[in-house]
Amino acid sequence: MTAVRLLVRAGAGLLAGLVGGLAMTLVMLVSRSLLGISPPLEMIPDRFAPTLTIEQFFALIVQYGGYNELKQFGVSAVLAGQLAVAALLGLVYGLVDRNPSPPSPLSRARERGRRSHWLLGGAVAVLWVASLAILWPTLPTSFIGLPPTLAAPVTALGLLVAYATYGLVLALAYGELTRPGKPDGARGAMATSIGRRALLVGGFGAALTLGTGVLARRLWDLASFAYDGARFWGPLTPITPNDLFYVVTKNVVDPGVERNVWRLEIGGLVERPRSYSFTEITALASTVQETTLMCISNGVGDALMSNARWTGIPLRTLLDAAGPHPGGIEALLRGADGYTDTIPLAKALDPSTLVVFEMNGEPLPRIHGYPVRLIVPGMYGEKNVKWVTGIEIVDHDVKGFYEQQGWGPDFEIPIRSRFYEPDLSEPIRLGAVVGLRGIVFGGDKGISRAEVSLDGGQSWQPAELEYPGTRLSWAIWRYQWRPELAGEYFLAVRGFDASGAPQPAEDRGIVPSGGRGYHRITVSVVA
Ligand SMILES: Nc1nc2c(c(=O)[nH]1)N[C@H]1C(S)=C(S)[C@@H](COP(=O)(O)O)O[C@H]1N2
Ligand SMILES: [Mo]
Repeated sequence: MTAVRLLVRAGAGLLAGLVGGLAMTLVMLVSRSLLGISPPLEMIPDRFAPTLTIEQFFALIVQYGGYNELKQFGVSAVLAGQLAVAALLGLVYGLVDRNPSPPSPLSRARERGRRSHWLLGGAVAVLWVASLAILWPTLPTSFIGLPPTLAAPVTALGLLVAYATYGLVLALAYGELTRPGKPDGARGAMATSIGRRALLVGGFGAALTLGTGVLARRLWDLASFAYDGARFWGPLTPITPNDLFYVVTKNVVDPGVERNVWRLEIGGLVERPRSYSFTEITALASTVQETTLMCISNGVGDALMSNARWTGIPLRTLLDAAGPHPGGIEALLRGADGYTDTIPLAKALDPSTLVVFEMNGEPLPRIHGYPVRLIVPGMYGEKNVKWVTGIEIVDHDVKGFYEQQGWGPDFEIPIRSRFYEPDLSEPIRLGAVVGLRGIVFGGDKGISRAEVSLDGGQSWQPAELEYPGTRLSWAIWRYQWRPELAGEYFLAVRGFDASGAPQPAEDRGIVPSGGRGYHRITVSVVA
């Protein structure tokens, strides 16, 4: 008899916990969709990713078949985990509910109210505080673009509401499932079968699942899986059109910043911290600057690089107004997605480091950082923080999202060059004239010339700079090639920066400070 009762309570607790977990998940997805509040689904992977070493990070990417697949695994695992924990806590709740049957249902309910509810409330509070402690670094995330100091308490509050919903729904569902039947003399019926109530609670759970599914589907459609890791393969033009520009993001669903709630906070070790609205930023004297971006993961011959004309204001304007303390050494940059990275204060004060709001004459596209991002010429893409909401001057070295994994410490883009056109994977006919084209990029050091080798690097022919580029952008080279004999050709390309310094020749892998070396291709010429 007691065993049966125990089993009923455990079962009721488990079901009630699961329904509570579904309600909590729904609340999380609603607050994510409407208010941009980051749920543990996104915060936990973001908290965890920087703690991995680069090797572990890459091993996971390989294991799951890509960064996007790894992200999908991350959210699915947290979703499954949080529902499992919710159900298990419900089970525990059922087990500690060991009230002997008191004389009347009312006193029984009161009794339970005194103990289980306090226990549940306490558990929810403990869970909340523990979550805040663990997720601390990711709390200043706001996918609608609230500045970090506001984002953190809003995230904490969102989490509390979600957890409280869990506790409330768990208690209500459990109470419903275990409510003692009350004999209803007037109607002469005892409509109190456990089965019927389980059906009611189960139906409520199903409705919650449906709601959660609809919202999850909506977010999934917005997810970055469709474009994260998109490369620029050409056609090669000096300026990359926005829709062909390469994309890299850590996010499952990128921010959808509300320009009217967005603020850029300048703080940390400054005399006059302040925050700027979008109109205040765009009202300042702006410039247009062509700058090429390249990801640190852009291996030799890969295409995680593109060039655009960015409209914005020098970050220096904002920093000069704020007055950095003499001890400041770095600027800590934050994105609405909780992403962080740092740049040396000297780089932050360089007039070419910009806070931009237009890309090729259009408002920044969402996936490139709408409404405002950083452009940090000469440093790898990761420093060019998108959806920027916070800039903090610090007096010690802080490691950003990827740097914590062990990337760096050198984030300066070396001279890099590559072939782009034509596609030479198929053999070419002897007698054809091949118009070779490609890019050569010197970070923030400009380009003076490029050379092509047709013999694996033993001799070099000058290429023509069809587009000279700017100090901060790539140049486009071209070379008319007329192979005179059939056979295999080993082509290579190299460049020289504006000061005449040559492209580093020795090959280097992308870990930990980015790839180096000549792009080499093999071409078959057939008679
Ligand atoms: N807020 C934020 N900024 C970010 C990232 C990010 O995930 N979040 N990714 C960085 C990386 S690794 C690169 S290479 C560039 C890519 O910029 P793009 O997608 O506009 O080409 O953005 C950087 N800025
Ligand atoms: Mo990157």
